[in-house]
Amino acid sequence: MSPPCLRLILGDQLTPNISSLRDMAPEQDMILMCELATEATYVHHHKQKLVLVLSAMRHFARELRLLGFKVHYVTLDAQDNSGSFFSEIESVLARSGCRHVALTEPAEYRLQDQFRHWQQQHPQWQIDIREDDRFLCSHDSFRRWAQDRKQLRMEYFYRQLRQEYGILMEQGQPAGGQWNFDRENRKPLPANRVMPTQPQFMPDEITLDVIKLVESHFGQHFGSLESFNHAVTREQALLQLSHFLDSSLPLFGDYQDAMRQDEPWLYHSLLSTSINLGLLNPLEVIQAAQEQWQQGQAPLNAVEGFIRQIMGWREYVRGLYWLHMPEYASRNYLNAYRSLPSFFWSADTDLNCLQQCISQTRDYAYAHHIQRLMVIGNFALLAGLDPEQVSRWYLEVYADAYEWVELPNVLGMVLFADGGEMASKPYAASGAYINRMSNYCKHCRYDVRRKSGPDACPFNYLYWDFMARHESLLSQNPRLGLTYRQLHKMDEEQQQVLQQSARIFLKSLDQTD
Ligand code: FAD
Ligand code: DLZ
Ligand code: SF4
Repeated sequence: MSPPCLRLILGDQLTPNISSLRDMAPEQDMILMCELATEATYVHHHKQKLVLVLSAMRHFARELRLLGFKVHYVTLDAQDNSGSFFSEIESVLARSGCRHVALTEPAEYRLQDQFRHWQQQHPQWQIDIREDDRFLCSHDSFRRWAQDRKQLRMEYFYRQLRQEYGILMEQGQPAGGQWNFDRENRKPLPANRVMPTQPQFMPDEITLDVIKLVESHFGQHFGSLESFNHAVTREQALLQLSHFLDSSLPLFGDYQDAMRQDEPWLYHSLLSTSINLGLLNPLEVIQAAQEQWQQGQAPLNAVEGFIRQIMGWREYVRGLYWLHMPEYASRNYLNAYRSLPSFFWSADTDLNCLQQCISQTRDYAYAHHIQRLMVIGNFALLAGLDPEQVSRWYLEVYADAYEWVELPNVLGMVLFADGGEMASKPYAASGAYINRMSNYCKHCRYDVRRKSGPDACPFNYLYWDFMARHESLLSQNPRLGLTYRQLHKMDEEQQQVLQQSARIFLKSLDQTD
């Protein structure tokens, strides 16, 4: 029989068959879970994220106990909470005489680095840090794929994983004869379309206790708790999944890029929080979506579009993160240093699209991909906001945010701060894009058709100002050829007028803080 082992479970490792528990001997091993103020405050997470993580941890501990496991659970307000994973582990080891520790690698560089140091400092214990095989692509496989490639494009990585896992494949070929149905997707939402409603998860006693705890310890953090409705158990996560498959997946592809005033969810799945916490396994979600297509319940463009997000983007950003950390976090290719405007916290802005997306973020700790990328992110890019501050904001405000997934999305996809390693061109857009994909402009005090002047949509002149400002870095990009030809077709006066409007707007932005 192997010696007793202490098994640490972190807050986003809520999966009963996670690698750290796989050889668990229930009669002698113990599981340790700790609620730590340091994890809540290394950045000031949105209150809903704190409630979500702590409530899900408590529910998971209860589930493990019901499975017959011994769980030592340290609550945030326990008198003897020592405030660190390491002192909590050491105190259990000292009390029990146990000399073996197993954990699954932390998903963020910050914690993984601390655990590796701690492991080196304590050769007297056998500390086994295991790979997190809930991801579909291991670190080694990603490194092998990335080796010797000039460009690390998501598309080719995703095709390889589809083949490896046999997802949406028919006789070795992609189902439907193409890998990608993006051309059929990205439609604006018809005005009269009624959106699916979302399942409601009534807070139970555990969640109500955690809400009180979070209000009393972290009441000053961003966000409101009134509308808290995140899945905190696997049971609820499965309900969210089946609701999505039945009500939203068939139209997910068509409208995945659409936005509508006062409609936060549209046809999105709301599954990122559950997948990131470990309540759902990414492969089971992918297979469930594939099955809907196989049974004729959802069209291929929708199912492929959805699977691409999880099998493609999610795995790809994680691969890039681990390939480049820690230096990735300090990249700033476009030399952007403007401070985050205060309306990122208050939502007090007369740009209606930003007001909508930021207030929704405050109320639900949620915004869908296009709101994060093409409204808030696009503004941050065009206005030249500092990547470090922008990344920190995204990590603080979303319930699904962990650095491994947030950082490449923000630095690489949104801000082009990695110089194009992730995105082949900056996702910069004028107001026309937001107007095409939403009804925000109809409710805005700015005129999306005007290019300059006090009533013009700020995205319009900021877009051209951005292109002019970064001409030396971007004009050689083949995907921006048309944009720069358009810029050069403008006469000097037109360019001056646009840049003058941008200067006035950016100055007022700096002055409001
Ligand atoms: P759906 O639209 O239903 O998509 C299905 C699933 O695909 C998601 O649940 C998610 O697991 C996955 N997914 C989709 N896009 C991405 C992507 N670009 N990267 C990784 N996974 C993806 N996602 C996070 O999980 N955590 C983050 O911290 C995060 N930060 C982001 C920051 C920015 C600037 C941008 C542009 C995107 C970010 N994303 C992040 C990706 C995406 O916006 C969210 O996963 C998605 O909005 C979650 O909502 P949903 O579950 O309804 O997603
Ligand atoms: C996000 C988070 C929070 C807010 N609190 C805890 C906690 O108290 N205890 C814990 O084990 N994990 C927490 N987490 C999740 C960790 O921060 C997460 O494991 C790392 O960020 C790695 O992804
Ligand atoms: Fe946003 Fe411009 Fe449309 Fe107003 S007009 S909602 S600022 S894109």
